[in-house]
Formats: sequence, structure tokens, C-alpha cells
Amino acid sequence: MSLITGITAAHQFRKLLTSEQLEFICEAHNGLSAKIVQEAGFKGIWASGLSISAQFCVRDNNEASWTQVLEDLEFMSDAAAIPILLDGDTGYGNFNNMQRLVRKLEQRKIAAVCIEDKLFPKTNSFIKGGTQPMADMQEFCGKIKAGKDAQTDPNFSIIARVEAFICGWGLAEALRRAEAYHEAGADGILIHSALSVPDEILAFKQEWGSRCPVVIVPTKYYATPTDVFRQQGFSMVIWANHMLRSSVTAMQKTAKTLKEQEHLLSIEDKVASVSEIFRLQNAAELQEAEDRYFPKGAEGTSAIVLAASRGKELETLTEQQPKTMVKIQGAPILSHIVDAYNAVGIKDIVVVRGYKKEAVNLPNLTYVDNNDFADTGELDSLLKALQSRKGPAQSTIISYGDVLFNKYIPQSLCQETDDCVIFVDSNWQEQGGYARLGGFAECTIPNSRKAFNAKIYLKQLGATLPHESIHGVWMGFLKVSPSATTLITSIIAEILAKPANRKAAIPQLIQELLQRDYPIRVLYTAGHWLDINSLDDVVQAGNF
Ligand code: SPV
Ligand code: MG
Repeated sequence: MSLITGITAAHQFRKLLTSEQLEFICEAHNGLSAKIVQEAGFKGIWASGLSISAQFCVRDNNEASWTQVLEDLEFMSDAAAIPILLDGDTGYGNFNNMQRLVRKLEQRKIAAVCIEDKLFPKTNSFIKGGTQPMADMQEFCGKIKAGKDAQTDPNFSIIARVEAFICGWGLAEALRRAEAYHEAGADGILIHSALSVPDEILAFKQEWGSRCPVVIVPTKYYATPTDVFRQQGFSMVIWANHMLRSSVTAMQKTAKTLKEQEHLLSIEDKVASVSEIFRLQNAAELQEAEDRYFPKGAEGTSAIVLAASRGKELETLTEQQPKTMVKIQGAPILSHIVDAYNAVGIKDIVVVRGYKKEAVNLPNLTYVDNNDFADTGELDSLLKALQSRKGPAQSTIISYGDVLFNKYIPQSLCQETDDCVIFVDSNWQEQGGYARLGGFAECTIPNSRKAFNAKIYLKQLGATLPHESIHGVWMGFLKVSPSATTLITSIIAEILAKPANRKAAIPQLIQELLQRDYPIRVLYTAGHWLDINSLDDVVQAGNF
């Protein structure tokens, strides 16, 4: 079924063939040219044997096998919704091959086929036409009948192409054959001529009258005004090879210029843009499908790592560098964090530096400096990072420069579609029974068998919660969608507008979101992370 009209391609073509007015169809030879022909407004396509063989750079002598033609047609049929008339040469064999061809064409939603009364392997009509032998008329009639018997869609059309003029037999033979093919069941006659004037086809039409639709290919008599064809009552004009020929001219010109100039400058504005190619390929549809079907990955997600504070509790280890640069297993904490983000495809990482900022110098990171680190807090650093970013808001994972984690954490955060997602460790008692990052969490469901596959949301977050309400500790991760990124940027600015909030931390932001009834999705885990808060932790992290 065609998406355009709701009727089959074969039916669309039949309506064109039998319409009262002169109709035009245009050659195409692959999916791209088929789409271009359709976009130009044509109501049908001529799948030209000359053009299809030429785009493979083989001769129009059945050098391309019929299945190779079929394969090409499949791309054309997929790319365009308008009906396709295949130039089926001589039917690629006898009546039996013709039957199989019709079945295979119908399977590919090809609307119609035209066969010519010459011998396999055929030769193009414009190459020594006068010397070409014609098919036995009765045998050709059998082929038409066999094709008509093979079709399952009653609207599939078979056009019989009469080559009597091409082969030098004249009007009487042309009419005799046309009559026989019409009798055999052909839905239309294509009368071909290699003259530069339309005399032969006009003479034919004069005698033939309107016994059945007549199709012409004015490649050689191109100077004839189209109104002549209209007035004489022809049904259909085929512009038979002009997509191929125009592309050849364009390609030759481009190749020559490039070879001579060794430069793209004089080419760029004269060729289709890459985005035009993407449009023709319908890249947008794939993009949409990916959004629908692909699990959300880390693509398009960036990370902000808050690493401005010293980490005084690590004593001499942080005299010359901030905590994030303290080495664990031979590499700075920050480098482990970057590795975990990178491992899930997050490359865009902003690190907020403050204390001993020059010591934070790992490559491939974007640095934002909070020079007021001593007098400000996490939200101040976070706002600086958020405001440093250009372009549209992105999904963002916010985490701390002293929290080590397994790549499972950012991976899981990225997979969730909620606007705001945090991680809660339900194994909080093992964590020492207190929330070092400043947040005990109460959620809609505790981490239990019931929580499996359930969507769990945060109810409250606080440094002190009644023991029975505590479902875990907030682990220091916050993922925000592009819209939530915009929202939190403005909320943080509001919070920081109050001088008393200069040192505000992320839990305060989360509490503010809860107060606004903004849903905060919770992912539970047990372990997979470690915050470094003491020399002991440094030692323990050696085994993380
Ligand atoms: C074709 O386009 O392949 C045709 C028309 O058969 S012509 O080349 O004019 O014979
Ligand atoms: Mg042909």
C-alpha cells in the first residue's frame, strides 16, 4: 500500500496509464534518484534498463543479471512511494522467466513492467537498431499472456514495447504487432522510435487511435513540443535517462575540478550539502527510532566533579594538593573518577577546582575555578560549573571529587529517563551508621524484594532522620536531565542569593526540589562506591 494514496502502487500506475490527460514519468536508477524524482513531483518512475546498467557501468545488453536489477529495484521501491514501471527488456528469457519476473516484481511492490519484442540478450535501441532482430510475434504474445496470468494484483500492468520502427520494419509491422500484443492482454503499447522527429510515433498513433494507452520515449525527438503529444492523445511520456545523464555530467565536472585544483573551495557551494544527503536518507527517522528503542546510554551526558575543597582530614597528604589528587593505587582519585565516567562513554567532564588548583592538572578535562572555595560551598562551585557551559542544557551527572565509584553507577544513572535521579546505599549501617555526605534518605519503598523493578522516589533527605525512616544514605550522585539542569541552575541561584547560604551544599538543593514536589528517582545499591574521608579510607580504597 502506498502511504500517499492508500491504494497499491499498481493501482496508482494503472490510473496514470488510463487517465484522460498526458502523464509524465521520469527515469531513476537507484534509491536516491527514485526519491529525487518523487520529490520533484513526478507521479511515477521509469526504472530504465539503460540507466540501471550504466550506474553499474555495464552495457545495456543484459550484462547486469535480472536479480541484480531486482535488487536495485528493491531500494527504489523502498525509497519512493510513487509507482515504478520497470523496463524489463525482453523479460529476461521466455514465458517462464517472464512469469517468475512478474511474481518477483509484485513481491517488491513494483507497479508495472514493460517488455520489448526483441531477443535476449537485448541491445539498446539506439545502437544499430536497424540491424537488431525482432522476437517472433506469437512467442512474444505468449510471454505477455504468461505475465498477465502470473500477476496476482489485477492492477499490475504489462506494457508491450513495439520495436518495429527501431528495427526498420515500418508502420504496418508496428501496427500488426501492437494489435497482437493488445489482443494478448497488454495494458498499453510503448511505441519506440530513434528518429529525431516524431513522424513515426505520430503516424502510429494516427492509425492506432485509442484502442489502448500509448506510451512514448521522446529521447531522440526531444525537440518536439510536448503539446503535440498531448494533442495526439498519447497517454504517457517517459523522460527515460535524464537523471543518470545529468549526474554523469555533474560528477565529471566535480572530479575534474578536484583533480586540477587539489582544493574543495570552488566545489563546496556547488554540491549538495552533507545534511541534504542525510535528509534524503531520512536520517531523522533513525534518530527518532533510536530515541524510542535504544536503551538510554551515556551519549549526550556530561559530568561535573566538585573538587574545590582541600580535605583537611587527610592531613599531610593534602598539604600540597587537594584530596581529589591523592593517589590511590598509584593514580589520583580524580583519575579513577574520570576512568569510571570514560568507561561508560562520558567524555565531557567539568572539574571545579579551588584549593591548590594548579595541582589539579589531568588532561582532557574542563576546569572551572572557584577561587572563593574557602568561603563558599558545593552549590557555589556547582553553579559556576553549570554556568560555564555553553549551548543547550545537557543531561548531567554531578558527583564529588573524593568519591570513588564503579562504572555501574554512572551507567545506571544514564539509563533512567527520569529528570532527576540519585543513588542511595541501603547498606548504610555498614557505612558506619552515619551519613558522611550529609544525607540520610527516606524513600517511598525500602530496599527489599518489593523494590525490585519498582520505581522508587525520595521522600526526605536529612542529616538527622528518625532511625526507622532511614532507608539508606545518599551517595553523592545526582543526575539531572536537560530540563532539570536548567531548573536546578535557577534554584541554586535563588538559594545562593541569600548570604546565609554561601556555604550551602547539594543536600540543600535536593531538599528544595522535594519542597517543590519535584520527583527525585532513587536507585538503590549496596556498595560500589567509597567516599574518602580519612587516612583509613585511603588505605581501604587501595582494595576498592
Ligand atoms: C531505457 O531507458 O533503458 C530504454 C529506453 O529502454 S531507450 O534507452 O530509449 O531504449
Ligand atoms: Mg531499456
